[in-house]
Amino acid sequence: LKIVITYGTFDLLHVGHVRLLKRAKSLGDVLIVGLSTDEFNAVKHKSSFLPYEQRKEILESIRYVDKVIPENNWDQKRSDVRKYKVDIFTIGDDWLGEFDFLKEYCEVIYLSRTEDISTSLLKGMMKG
Ligand code: C2G
Repeated sequence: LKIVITYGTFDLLHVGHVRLLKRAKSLGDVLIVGLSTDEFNAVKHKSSFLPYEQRKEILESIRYVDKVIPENNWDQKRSDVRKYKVDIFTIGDDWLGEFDFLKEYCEVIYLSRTEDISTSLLKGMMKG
């Protein structure tokens, strides 16, 4: 079984996230998502509308997602890859090159982002 992992905040799930998850799953047989905790969001200078538990529940309802684990810090990826016997790490190409250090542990694939949609754009639209 080919194991794929990706990480993110996944707040206010939109088609950008869903298309990423769909493509990530298609790279293998099992998709694990490292979901940024509320505390780690603060480290990423990012706040989310929805708390971790709700973002986790929503992700777990997505057909492409097999397991959700907490993402607590920048440094857990190496140990996650070993712990879950990950074959492929994947993430959107807004992170192009940032995680190449994982190449000694697994395949690293950057997927194209979906243009013209983002949580901040949705927030702006809701403000009207
Ligand atoms: N994404 C996308 N298209 C968009 C928006 C997001 O493909 N329009 C992808 C991102 O590239 C990422 C995933 O959806 O792969 C989750 O996006 P975010 O929640 O914004 O993730 P981010 O805050 O970049 O967290 O350790 C890695 C970080 O936790 C990544």
